[in-house]
Amino acid sequence: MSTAIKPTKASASLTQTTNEAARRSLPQFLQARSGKMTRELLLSPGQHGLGMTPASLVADTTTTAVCGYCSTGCGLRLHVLDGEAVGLTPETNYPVNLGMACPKGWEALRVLESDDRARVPKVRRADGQMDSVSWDDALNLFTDRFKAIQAEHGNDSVAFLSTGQIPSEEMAFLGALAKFGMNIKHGDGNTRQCMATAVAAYKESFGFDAPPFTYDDFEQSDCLVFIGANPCIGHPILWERVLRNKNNPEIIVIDPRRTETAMSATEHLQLSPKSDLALLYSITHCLIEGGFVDQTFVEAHTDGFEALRSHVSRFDAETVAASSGISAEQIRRVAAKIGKGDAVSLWWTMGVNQSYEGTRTAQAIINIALITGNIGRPGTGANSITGQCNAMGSRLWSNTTNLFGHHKFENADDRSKVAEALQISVDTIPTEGSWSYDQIMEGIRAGEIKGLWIIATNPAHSWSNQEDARELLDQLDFLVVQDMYDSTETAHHADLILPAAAWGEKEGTFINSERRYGLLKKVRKAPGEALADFQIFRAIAHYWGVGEMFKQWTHPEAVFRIMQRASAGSPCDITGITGYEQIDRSGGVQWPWSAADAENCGDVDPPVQRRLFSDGEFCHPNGKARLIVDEITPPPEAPDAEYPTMLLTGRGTVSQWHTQTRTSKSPVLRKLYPNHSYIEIHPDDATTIGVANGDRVRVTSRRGSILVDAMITPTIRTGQAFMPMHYATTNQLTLSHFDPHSRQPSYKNSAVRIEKA
Ligand SMILES: Nc1nc2c(c(=O)[nH]1)N[C@H]1C(S)=C(S)[C@@H](COP(=O)(O)OP(=O)(O)OC[C@H]3O[C@@H](n4cnc5c(=O)[nH]c(N)nc54)[C@H](O)[C@@H]3O)O[C@H]1N2
Ligand SMILES: Nc1nc2c(c(=O)[nH]1)N[C@H]1C(S)=C(S)[C@@H](COP(=O)(O)OP(=O)(O)OC[C@H]3O[C@@H](n4cnc5c(=O)[nH]c(N)nc54)[C@H](O)[C@@H]3O)O[C@H]1N2
Ligand code: SF4
Ligand SMILES: [Mo]
Repeated sequence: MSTAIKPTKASASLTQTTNEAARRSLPQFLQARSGKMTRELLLSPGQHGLGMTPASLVADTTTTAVCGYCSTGCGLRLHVLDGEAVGLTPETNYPVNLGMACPKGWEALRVLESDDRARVPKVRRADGQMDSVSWDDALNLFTDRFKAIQAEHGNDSVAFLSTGQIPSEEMAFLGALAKFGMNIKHGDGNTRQCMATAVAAYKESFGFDAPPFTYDDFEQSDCLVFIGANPCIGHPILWERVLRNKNNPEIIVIDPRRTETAMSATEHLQLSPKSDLALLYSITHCLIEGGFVDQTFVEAHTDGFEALRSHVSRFDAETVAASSGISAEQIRRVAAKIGKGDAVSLWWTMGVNQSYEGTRTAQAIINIALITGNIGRPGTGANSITGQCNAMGSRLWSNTTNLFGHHKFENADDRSKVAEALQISVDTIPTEGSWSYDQIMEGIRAGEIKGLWIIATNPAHSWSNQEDARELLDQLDFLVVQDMYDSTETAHHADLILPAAAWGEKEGTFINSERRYGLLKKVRKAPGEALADFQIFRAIAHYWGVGEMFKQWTHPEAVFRIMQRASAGSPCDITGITGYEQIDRSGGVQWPWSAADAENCGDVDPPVQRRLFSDGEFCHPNGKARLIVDEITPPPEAPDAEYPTMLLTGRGTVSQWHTQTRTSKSPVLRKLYPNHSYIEIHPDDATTIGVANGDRVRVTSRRGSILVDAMITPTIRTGQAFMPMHYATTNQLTLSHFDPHSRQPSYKNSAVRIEKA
């Protein structure tokens, strides 16, 4: 919370209304546990925060909050007039962005105002039209339908799909409510599409899902390697941090496309798609042959070096040159640059994670950092950059595939610890983890999943093999979509739409890529009767009849306290954080920050930049990191005579966010990206097909066929094509195929045919 407390008259009155409404309704709400919450109680004016918004947040004339789009987690300063944020500027004092923001951040308030904001709950009639209904009716329907499905088909026939885009406290509430309160076993998130590979890789290699870096490392490295990452577009402010690096660093980019990032590189390895694993093994082999191994570090802190050495010896530069399209000379040169660097950092994102052998590829990156001793020091690390504003929160707190705070459902001690932290009976905690996203989709096909609750994700656009995905959504007996807009592709399939408040209209914490908890604040009223997801979960708990279980979950900071208890003694321990006020005052707090850390520090605020593993102690029982290698596997759908082109997909511009529910609502952002879907093709391929720039082309895969504009560019190789994921047509083409360890979709390799339309 900001320190300047001079409420304007108008903002003070809004604050009063909020608190008054909260005072009036909260005790009644808690007392009325056995009965139903009334419409009046839920929806009394100004009461959207349900007592969740501290006075200083709405009373201040400016206040700060972290951005709600990407995982960079920039600090934004919000300018408040009459109790409502009316403008924003990037925050200069925030350690992440240092006064910078990308266009999405600048336009964050504008997209809250759109006409298609979900304002009231809506129910689908028999004729397919949607009727507006009261919250009371909506919540009764939610409860009755899901309970009926569970009664008829078993508890596991209802599942949920959530997100990396709501605060940690809301994720925690959803996870606890669904799994402990509603007896739902299967729930996963869109983080499966995004970060599952990094999670699987880190867990096996380090013993914990622990991205080790801090953003300062971008400025401290003398050699940065980006693998399958295009930060110029996906993480522009982090790229700005690279540009501030004073060491005149080597920048090595491994990407099949000559991206904006690759154009700024000192070395671009424009490899054949999906040949990363062989290439990384070859670089590892060259490092070993070149005498660049940090033997002392390897012996003291890793397991598996001999097996690694013998495995990679099969990947000599000449052999790999033939398969990867990179010359042996360049492979050796890049290995030498990595080997000679004093502070080498390796960064990866979706070019690695979204691959059928992504986990092993990520581990090959981790191996390189480990054997060269590039970990735990400034400017080093094997660093997965996260995607969404709170993907890191989802990894820790969504209670989907891991039990709360990265514990294990299968482990009795973990279950007891979490039960104690939450003050619930241990018997309510499932003894096994969830199906993954794709298994939930297959569960629908098999008739095992009959009811689905989707929160803050848009699978009818973003999931692979889209036509099939949409048919699966229609097979459900009951589909609930909880979103800030009621116009999303997924909402079109919903039986019930629950209107949610958005970023800026509620509070909680996001965790950014460098493990930093940042604070999100309520600076606007949600439109119509939309409620914060937190409040929706609270109301559902009440209607479901498990309000008693959540009686302590009154507001986000109360849930943060519960999360702190659950984190005690783990690598992500946050018991030393004094509260939201400290997170706000000190520029965010990176995990871990245990009570012991705070005490050792003399109770001053935590240091602003902290990295993991500076003592060489990893999270496996013996304290060592594991060097993991595997066989190379063939691509699931290699181009052939019928479908000769390899389609890559990814981010298109800085101004587009995913399925565009938000960014398409800003007139400014709309001017900054192409309004029609397009496909990037090489000039030679364009000549072969007979198309000019801007011509319509038909793109066909084994899943579907679409019409898009041709964008002719030499940045893509012949035989390959690229489409941004932001247009709904793209995923009509993509293949459903998954990394076997992480079950993350392999979105970046589908064979297609391109013809003149
Ligand atoms: N503007 C904007 N920023 C975003 C987002 C957004 O939608 N819009 N989304 C956010 C999210 S959730 C995420 S996950 C991140 C994603 O951020 P990035 O991972 O940087 O984005 P992508 O474009 O999906 O993929 C990165 C690169 O992988 C390359 N690639 C494809 N196949 C291969 C391969 O086989 N090997 C290698 N080495 N590279 C390959 C692609 O050519 C692409 O340039 O961005 C975040 N930031
Ligand atoms: N072909 C292809 N497909 C891809 C990818 C790719 O590279 N290629 N990338 C994948 C990746 S990495 C990701 S992360 C996914 C993203 O895929 P999605 O998660 O489907 O994309 P978003 O558009 O971010 O969807 C978020 C939804 O949440 C809503 N929302 C926003 N804030 C709130 C809130 O506070 N509360 C509620 N209840 N709703 C809210 C938005 O309106 C939107 O409908 O796409 C994946 N799909
Ligand atoms: S870089 Fe990411 S966090 Fe920063 S302003 Fe842009 S979208 Fe927001
Ligand atoms: Mo993502």
